[in-house]
Amino acid sequence: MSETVRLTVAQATIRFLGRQWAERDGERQRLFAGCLGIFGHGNVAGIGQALLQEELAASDEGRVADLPYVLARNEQAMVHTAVGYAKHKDRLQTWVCTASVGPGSTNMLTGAALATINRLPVLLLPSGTFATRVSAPVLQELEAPYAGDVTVNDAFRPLSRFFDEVVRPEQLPSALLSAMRVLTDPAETGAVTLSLPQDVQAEAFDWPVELFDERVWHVARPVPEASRIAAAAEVIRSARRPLVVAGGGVHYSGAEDALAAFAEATGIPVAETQAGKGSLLHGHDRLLGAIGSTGTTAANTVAAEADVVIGIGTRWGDFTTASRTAFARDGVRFVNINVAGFDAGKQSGVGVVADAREALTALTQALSGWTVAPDYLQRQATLWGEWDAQVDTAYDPPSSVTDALADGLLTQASVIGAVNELSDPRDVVLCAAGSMPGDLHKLWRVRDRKGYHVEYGYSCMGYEVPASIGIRLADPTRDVFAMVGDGGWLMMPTELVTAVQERVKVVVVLVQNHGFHSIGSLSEGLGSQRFGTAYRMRDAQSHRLEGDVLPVDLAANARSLGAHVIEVHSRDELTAAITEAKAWPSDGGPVVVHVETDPRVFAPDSASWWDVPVAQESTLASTRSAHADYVEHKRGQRSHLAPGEVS
Ligand SMILES: Cc1ncc(C[n+]2csc(CCOP(=O)(O)OP(=O)(O)O)c2C)c(N)n1
Ligand SMILES: [Mg+2]
Repeated sequence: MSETVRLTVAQATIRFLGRQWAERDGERQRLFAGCLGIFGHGNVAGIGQALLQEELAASDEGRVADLPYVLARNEQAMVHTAVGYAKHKDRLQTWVCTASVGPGSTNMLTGAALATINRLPVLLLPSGTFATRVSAPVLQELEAPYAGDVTVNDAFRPLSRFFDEVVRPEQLPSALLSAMRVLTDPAETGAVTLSLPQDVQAEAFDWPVELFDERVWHVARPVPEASRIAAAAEVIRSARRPLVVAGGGVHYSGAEDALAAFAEATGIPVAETQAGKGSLLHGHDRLLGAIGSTGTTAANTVAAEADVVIGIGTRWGDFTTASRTAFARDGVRFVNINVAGFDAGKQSGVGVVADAREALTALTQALSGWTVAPDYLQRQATLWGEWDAQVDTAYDPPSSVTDALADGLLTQASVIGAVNELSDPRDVVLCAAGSMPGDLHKLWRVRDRKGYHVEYGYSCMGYEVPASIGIRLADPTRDVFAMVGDGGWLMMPTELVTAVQERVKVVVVLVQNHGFHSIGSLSEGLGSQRFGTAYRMRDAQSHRLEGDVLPVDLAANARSLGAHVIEVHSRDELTAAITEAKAWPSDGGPVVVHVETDPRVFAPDSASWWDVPVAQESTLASTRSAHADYVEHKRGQRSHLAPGEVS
């Protein structure tokens, strides 16, 4: 008989997770940096008891537990922290998240969707109600009248790349092994969910000791098939105006140097998605910057003329393609390098299913001796020069702009400029929703491959503060600047308390503009007159939200949560605040820079579009006129259905 060890399901889970490693290119790190959680009756005596046992044993030995526990404030937020960490670590390391039954677990659903959509690994352990059902319905149990085995945790199924519910201890080993496989598979990864009913967590079992052997999960770099590289090279050689679109896959593969070598050898310019920004650093000759709805005019002009578009590690989201209007040339063809077949098959492209670094190295070799024509290089340089000059002006607006600002207000672009110029090149700027991601995409000058972190797959308001903690935990040698609007702030400021507790230094730049500037502008463009997007008092006469701005003090709010708060009323004060934040001790906890901006000054225009449908029928002249515009723009939409490969 093989040797066994008697542990509860929860104890076995925690012991197992603390002994998993990920390896790529011969470098090994723990797969899980720790466990974030919030306890309730669903996990306090199961996973909670197991974590306590491990922490006490480690503490007795004078070391940190294999799976250190961090108490969070909100379950959605703790998934954001885990995702921020995983993104910064190029998906090689993440966190476990434990939540209690019912609302604790369902609070993680938004985080699960965000992780899966962004292809970022996170292990979720929602708790389930009693598997035995002897005391059903327990507090917070769903009780579905149409099925006995449905729980709220079934809502994780469509959001998870792997889902399992462990209703018997014997099922645990296979569930754990499958979970590790999916988390460490670059093509499959995303949210992985193991639902653990509260009684099963506490159930003891005799486990084979080898379940707890240290395991190393190899993170693969799939190599491209020679025939696919040849097909891609043939299409590229036929091009006169080729363009690379670099996505997040370039970063996750660590393919930045391979991309630079490819661009330098071929002369093909590089445009970047939100996740791919920083694939080439600012100042590289082949960089055209952001592409699509929030792109630069340089990238969007080249995109409109491109005959071959080479997507690398991109999921071709609508912001990247400007809702399929960016690549406007008739007969434009696509080459898709992607580790996931699902993404490689998009836009009817020539699919190269492979790791980005491996594929780029092979493609550079296959194109050896071939370059674009000199006039194309010149055109890139001219277009980029024009755009970069616009960024200079946006960073440091002329008096014709600043004189028109209300007293003490700054432009959002100048706030971006100040943070860019006063932060270290290795610092990380972070954002997720509002008008700021688009402005950062256009304007931020990336000086380090890990310097730009914008979550724009799910664009989730409230990601910023918790994710900044994840990034700082992932790399305490960099300062993190979380750029957050007043709307995003109000969604989820509470994780600042976690930063205080763990002495995590993050710098939050809180941009107050009294409402949803982004959606307000969108609404106006669609003929909906900014309805319901300003934070204003309801007017007693009109019964509409058009009274004074709200008497709400977000700086005081941040102070009350334990942050060091600096309030800024001028460009000089902003400079002083960022300098002070830089000098803040590395274990000093969170700093919040509160700055008020004038939303009427926009960042330079992208000359692009985004498809948001407008009412086809309306009593409002504004809506009718917006609909006429909409119909016009729709004409520019392409199907991209023509096969990319010539047979
Ligand atoms: C959780 C969530 N709810 C709603 C939205 C839709 N949305 C996108 S931006 C935005 C407003 C953001 O306001 P704020 O953070 O103040 O930024 P601003 O637009 O003023 O720059 C809203 C409501 C979202 N992205 N995420
Ligand atoms: Mg706002």
